[in-house]
Amino acid sequence: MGSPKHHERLDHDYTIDQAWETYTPEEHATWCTLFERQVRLVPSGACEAFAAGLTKLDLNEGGIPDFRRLNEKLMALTGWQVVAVPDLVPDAAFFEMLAGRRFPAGRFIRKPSQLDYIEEPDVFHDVFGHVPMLTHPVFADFMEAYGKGGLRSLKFDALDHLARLYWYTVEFGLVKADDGLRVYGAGIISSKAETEFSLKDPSPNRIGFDLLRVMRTDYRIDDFQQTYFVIDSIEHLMEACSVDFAPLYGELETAADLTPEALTPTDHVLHWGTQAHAAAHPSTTTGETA
Ligand code: HBI
Ligand code: FE
Repeated sequence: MGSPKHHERLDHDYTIDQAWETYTPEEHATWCTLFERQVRLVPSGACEAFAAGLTKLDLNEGGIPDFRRLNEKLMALTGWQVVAVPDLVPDAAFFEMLAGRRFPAGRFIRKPSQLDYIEEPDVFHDVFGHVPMLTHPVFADFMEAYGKGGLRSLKFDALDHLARLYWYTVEFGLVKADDGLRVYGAGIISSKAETEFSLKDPSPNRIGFDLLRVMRTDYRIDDFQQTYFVIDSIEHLMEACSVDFAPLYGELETAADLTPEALTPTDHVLHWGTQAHAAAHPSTTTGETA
């Protein structure tokens, strides 16, 4: 999956031409199927910033968005650009792109047989899941700061810790709203089942975001999360992460990792999960290296 096929010519920075004209009618139809399914979750499940971004970008023009047109809108809103990549890009290249306000999006789209689950990020996950949040000015800055922090983290051998921050925020983050919790994480909002699970199910823990705590916490890549971290607002996330990470990396060297379901005495627990789902679906793998 995600192999470049006829788009083999790699630019040195891992980006490829989206070659929008070469998507097949079947591929556009897969986008529409996924879009119609997921867009229904937005009014009750997604945070305001995501819903507003989705409206501004007009992603339902009848198929896979053409990045050239998408980028005109996105550039005008927050100065971000979406660039096509064939696959996961190496960490340093990924950080370099984010630091330059360029978001790498998979060019390929999943097959109709993989509507619910794919291992690698495809154009639907990347564009529907991530790009609406990039229209929010503070979130847009957060993503750039994450990229810059990622580049710095390479010197500290702290990549695993920093990857957990991305995982528990950008991919699987929840945010407080007036009437309860909402999703802002792309990994949740591109999954119908996990949107419902993360917001409503008694199984997972839901705890207040704490930067050091998040960077200590291992995560599951093979099932729903056992813990979701809740931010007060995007502004609060940005503020909490606008600190020097170097001393934190020092602390993390000696602090023990926490398991995905762990609760600690200092956690601000919003919901103490039963972990019934996890008990019924034992983990086959955990951690940031698949
Ligand atoms: N590459 N295309 C792509 N998309 C990602 O989300 C991505 C990546 N490379 C590395 C990576 N994510 C993560 O390991 C970083 O958060 C560390
Ligand atoms: Fe993602």
